[in-house]
Amino acid sequence: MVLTTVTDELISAFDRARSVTVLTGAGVSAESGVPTFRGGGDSEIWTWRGKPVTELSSAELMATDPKLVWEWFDHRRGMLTGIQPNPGHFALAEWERRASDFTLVTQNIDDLHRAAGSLNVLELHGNIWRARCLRCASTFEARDTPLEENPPLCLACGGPARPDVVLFGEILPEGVFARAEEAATRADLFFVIGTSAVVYPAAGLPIAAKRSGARVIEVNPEMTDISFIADVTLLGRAGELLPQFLKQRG
Ligand code: BV8
Ligand code: ZN
Repeated sequence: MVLTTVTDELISAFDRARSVTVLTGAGVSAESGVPTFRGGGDSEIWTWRGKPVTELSSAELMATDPKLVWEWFDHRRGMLTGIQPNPGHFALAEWERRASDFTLVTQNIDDLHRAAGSLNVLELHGNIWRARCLRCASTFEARDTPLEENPPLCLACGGPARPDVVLFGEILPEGVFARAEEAATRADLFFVIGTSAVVYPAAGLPIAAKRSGARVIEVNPEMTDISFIADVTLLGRAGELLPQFLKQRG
């Protein structure tokens, strides 16, 4: 079913749900002015030195030119400085306060869900404001942009650090993905918001939820690779549609 507004039936399903899990992608941050990876919904697209994101954010480039990888992420950190969450982020923080069992799983590394007040956030692909030491693996906050030194040095052992994000070709943080899978299979309602659902294993979560009997609701201005399993596709922008779930029925 394709809809363009949130019906009373969907609001009551939301109010009645025992367990709600949400998966977000770049589209939920588009209305904050953050570029997406593949566009859609007239969102900007990340471009940098004419290289594709899958190459810039890759384990191969980290192995051959870690300085360039840091320059790429510092470019994005510069763009993210001063960016505020939008009504879509704030609505999800309020959803969490209303629902008894709520899990927010994000592919975004921009930290905007937390900035909007979301607490139970599973960051599948890491966080752009964190660094991880290549020697002792400890992680630390690295908010200075532009970077004072490239690479930043570990606060614990002085070793060189890398962005604490998951690059293409790297496995996701074990525990985090297992908890996301668990929340997907436990959910009554599984929302897929602002993602083109082409990057795995994240894009497998809606399928796991569907298999476990969840009702899958997609929110996106465009149909995507996951629309075929969605029970409902809400065609529109997250910042306009997500707050509608909070209004009184009727
Ligand atoms: C791994 C962090 C295993 C860094 C990211 C072939 C088949 C299946 C898989 C693969 C394959 N070949 C390779 C793979 C694996 C690969 C993958 O899936 N590649 C894809 C391209 C095919 N996956 C991996 O490499 C993963 N690791 O598989 O390890 C392994 C096994 C053995 C040994 C070693 C490893 C790691 C994947 C994670 C990579 N890191 N991010 C960074 O940010 O730079 S992925 C990054 O890209 C994002 O985090 C996100 O996941 C993805 C972008 O997707 P979206 O967020 O959905 O954004 P997109 O722009 O595509 O879509 C935006 C949507 O929003 C659109 O639909 C648009 O219409 C909509 N929209 C726009 N405006 C709005 C809106 N929606 C709502 N409101 C609006 N206003
Ligand atoms: Zn260290």
